[in-house]
Amino acid sequence: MVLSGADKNNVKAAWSKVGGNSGAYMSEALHRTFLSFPTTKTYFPHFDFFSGSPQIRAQGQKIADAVGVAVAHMDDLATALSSLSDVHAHELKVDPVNFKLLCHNVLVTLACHLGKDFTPEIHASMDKFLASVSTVLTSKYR
Ligand code: HNI
Repeated sequence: MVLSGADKNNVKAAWSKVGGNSGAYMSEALHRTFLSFPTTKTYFPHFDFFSGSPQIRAQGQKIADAVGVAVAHMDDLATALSSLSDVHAHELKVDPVNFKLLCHNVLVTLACHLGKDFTPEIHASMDKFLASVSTVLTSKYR
């Protein structure tokens, strides 16, 4: 997946519109993922399930911070996310299929909050960007 210059600009624009809400939005996306695809919750047996639970909020903030790093390093995601990739493949052993489920809910959440700013172009570029992040985070699975 190659991000064009326009994609990178769209991703930066969208993420800057998210601004200080990134932790809250990623928490919401994670909670939506648990609700929509309950098997994803099996990776988080120690998390309380309700929206806004302390564990979901903390994890949402971690995801948001990692996405922020990715937005800042779109020219070299593989290096920027290398250690996080190790964690997901070797320690957490997350089945790659789950990334599509979380990314889908990130898009749904952004669409809900950004409203008309979530243009078709932003949608397409964010989809490509999240797929690229997921490719890196699942690259060491096997
Ligand atoms: Ni993920 C931990 C980022 C997708 C299951 N995850 C993290 C951490 C970050 C992170 C950051 C904290 C690592 C650390 O402390 O060293 N995860 C991301 C990002 C994505 C992602 C950016 C995708 C865009 N993770 C997923 C998916 C699953 C997943 C799809 C499984 C459904 N992640 C986990 C689990 C942990 C985790 C489980 C450990 C949580 C804990 O606190 O025990």
